[in-house]
Amino acid sequence: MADFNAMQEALVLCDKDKLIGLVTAALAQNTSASEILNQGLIAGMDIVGAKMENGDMFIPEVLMAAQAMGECVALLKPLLGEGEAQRGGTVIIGTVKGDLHDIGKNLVGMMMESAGLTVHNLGVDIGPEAFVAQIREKNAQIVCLSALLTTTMPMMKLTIDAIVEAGLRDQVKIMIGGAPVTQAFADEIGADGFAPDAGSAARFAKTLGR
Ligand code: B1M
Repeated sequence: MADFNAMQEALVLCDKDKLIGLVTAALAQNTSASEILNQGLIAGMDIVGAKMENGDMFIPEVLMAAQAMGECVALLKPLLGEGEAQRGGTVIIGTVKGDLHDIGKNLVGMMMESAGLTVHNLGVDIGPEAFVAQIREKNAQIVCLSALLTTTMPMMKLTIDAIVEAGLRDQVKIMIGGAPVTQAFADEIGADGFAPDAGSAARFAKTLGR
């Protein structure tokens, strides 16, 4: 039986080696990658977030926890796919300007790749003009914007405005997501869709890419 509590605790303690050991042992016991991700890693990161908010954990520790989680996500990556062979559209994905959070965005990109889409991950702190340039360069059909901060959500609207101004709005579907983002916000800023998590984001992108 996988020890999800121990995984959460190791993440909170930033004990990368212990966390990797627990994840590896859980995989060896045939625990599914998505259970490990949701009940171990994401649940642990929620505790980190609460501690950060209360001042019980500080940025350097949160970064260490994020790095430990990133290594475990890389271990899970080959097992998280939905196994669909059919190729979908071309996606560009990035975290909007001013925002450095990338774990969730990377997960969304990975799930989309595994679902058969061609994904170009632009990284973090990506400004509207860079998104516009990358739509042209990659000939993207789907643009995915991620934001984790309430203060960077308005940058999603500015990015969509820039895509409209560049005359590219009709060529692309735009999806947004990230912890503070909602369907109502997506409707308000004229996005084509919102997804609350990486799995549903990949499923939704497949429908947009057709
Ligand atoms: Co930051 N941070 N952080 N942080 N951080 C949050 C987001 C926060 C909620 C913590 C808190 O106070 N409780 C808070 C935001 C408050 C708010 O705005 N409402 C916060 C803050 C305030 C800050 C700073 C301002 C702190 C400071 O400097 N004083 C600062 C900002 C820096 C910046 O970006 N300019 C900051 C910095 C950092 C670190 C750099 C230390 C680090 C990021 C490291 C990294 O990403 N490489 C960090 C971390 C790790 C967090 C928490 C703890 C964890 C985020 C995470 O990775 N979650 C976070 C608290 C929390 O979320 N519980 C917090 C796990 C990840 C799998 O989930 O990213 O939500 P998530 O992604 C999900 C969904 O949202 C969705 O799918 C993913 C997978 O299911 N999703 C999409 C994401 N993008 C999507 C796109 C889609 C669809 C779905 O379509 C396109």
